[in-house]
Amino acid sequence: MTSTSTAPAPEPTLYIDGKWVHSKSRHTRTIINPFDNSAITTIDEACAEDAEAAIVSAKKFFDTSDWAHKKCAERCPLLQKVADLLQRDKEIIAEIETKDTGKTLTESRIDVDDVTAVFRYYAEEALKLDAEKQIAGEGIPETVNSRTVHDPVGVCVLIAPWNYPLLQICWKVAPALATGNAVIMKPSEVTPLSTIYLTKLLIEAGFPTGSLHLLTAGGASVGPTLTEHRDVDLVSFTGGLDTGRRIIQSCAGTVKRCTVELGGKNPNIVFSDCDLDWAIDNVVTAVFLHSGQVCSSGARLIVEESIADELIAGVVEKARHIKMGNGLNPESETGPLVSAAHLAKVEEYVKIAKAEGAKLLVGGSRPDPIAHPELSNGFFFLPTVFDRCERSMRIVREETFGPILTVERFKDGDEEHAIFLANDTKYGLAGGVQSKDVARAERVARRLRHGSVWTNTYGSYTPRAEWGGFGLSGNGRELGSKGLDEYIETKHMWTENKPVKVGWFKGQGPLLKPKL
Ligand code: TXE
Repeated sequence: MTSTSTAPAPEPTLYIDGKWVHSKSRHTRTIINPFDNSAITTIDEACAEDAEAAIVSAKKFFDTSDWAHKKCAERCPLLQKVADLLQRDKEIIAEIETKDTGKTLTESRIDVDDVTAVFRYYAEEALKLDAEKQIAGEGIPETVNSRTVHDPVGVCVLIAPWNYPLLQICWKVAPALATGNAVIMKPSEVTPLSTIYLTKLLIEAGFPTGSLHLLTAGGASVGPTLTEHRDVDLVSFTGGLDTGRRIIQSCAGTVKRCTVELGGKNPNIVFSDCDLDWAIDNVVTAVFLHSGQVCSSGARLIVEESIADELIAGVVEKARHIKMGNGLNPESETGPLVSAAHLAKVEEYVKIAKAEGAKLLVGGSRPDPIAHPELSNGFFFLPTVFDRCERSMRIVREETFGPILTVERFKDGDEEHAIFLANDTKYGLAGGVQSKDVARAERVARRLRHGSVWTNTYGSYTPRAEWGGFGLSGNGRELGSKGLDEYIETKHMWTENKPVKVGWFKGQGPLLKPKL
């Protein structure tokens, strides 16, 4: 959670035109540790004038330097260097991320390893773009050299959310820089600290002045300037649906490229042939990791009737024993929600679910402050399970982004109904299919209208494969080779090696006099 003030920031946190600077507005923001509501530090709150300065710097650099015209092979060693630096400072970064987000140190370390892999992957994948693609065949004279080449898009604004701050910004910045763009990073105002640190590493790695900018600010402070500006060529956004819609509208005026990842309401189908213990572990991990603040979390359990009661009882029991605590404590299995505002949102969804008739089986509140005084200052919320959920309920249809599992059942053997329920969402980011019957699992997985589908597991990803959603989960893809394509323009070059006169206009028509 954060709040704005005019207390000075100890160090400038805006990086514009190769310099660390304070905000022109002199406004600042206090960054809060969600574990105990204590202040971690104070950072600059950028304003529209700062955003304008970052755009001017990025545009000037993009237009006048040779950065955009270099081969990827010349830029990619810088990405490898960033990967090395991330590993060198892994423990420092993990601690920053844990204090800022509340997630466990184990998760933060995994995030650092994951983004290291992202930088290494794009350092190699981008090299493929250096090769020109020759276009030959019917309709192309032999005297012509026809080929496609790749250019960077230009000035790219990268807007990240608070649940995976380091990871989400790296998914964007690694392909954007590999392909020669000039970037302006805007982390979430709730969790900007790891992105400030990352910026220092990118500078240390040697990315040139002007290729890199950082604005720490709330969306309202700089959002419209960044997304409406005619000199911004691309906006890549990850965050909530409502904000995503606003950003797409802002980009429309200048027809800029805009990719959005907007979360999900993800089904996890469990068939009755699963080993019970295994299925309990699968369901609990899919939904309660990082207190449910995961865009792909398996928040909707869709379970075959004959296993349902036993499975749910096991899930409830396991949920009761999840060890919540300070992410810095190695014994903690999960941390708090990210902010007081988010806690209030999750509490509101519990009220809504109860009013809609869902049956609360466990959780549904903050931990008891008498039994757990160590959690009472933080934004903790108990792992929660609702049974008797109907597809029409808001708790089933809307993303709570909290530790809340809803349960829907389907009749034994009614595979079609399971698929229907799983696809009955406006979102389409991710889903799971759990069954020992491999042929059935594959059949069902193929039918799911979701961007990532896991069979007999949940949640894994690799930088080598695309990530993104169907439906209202967004457009475009991050990661994989398509994640690189988001940041390039494809240019067709047609070169005639033996020029001949075209002779279309023969000069034999009547004299066309201009009307004066
Ligand atoms: O995100 P916002 P919020 C979902 C989740 C959550 C809900 C709202 O359900 O409860 O979104 O979260 C910046 N122009 N996800 O309100 O507002 C903002 O500063 C430009 C899903 O915290 O979408 C931040 O950097 N930028 C999700 C980023 O947008 C603007 C992850 C995300 O903030 C802006 C997080 C504007 N007008 C939440 N307004 C996922 N897809 O993984 C805000 N921002």
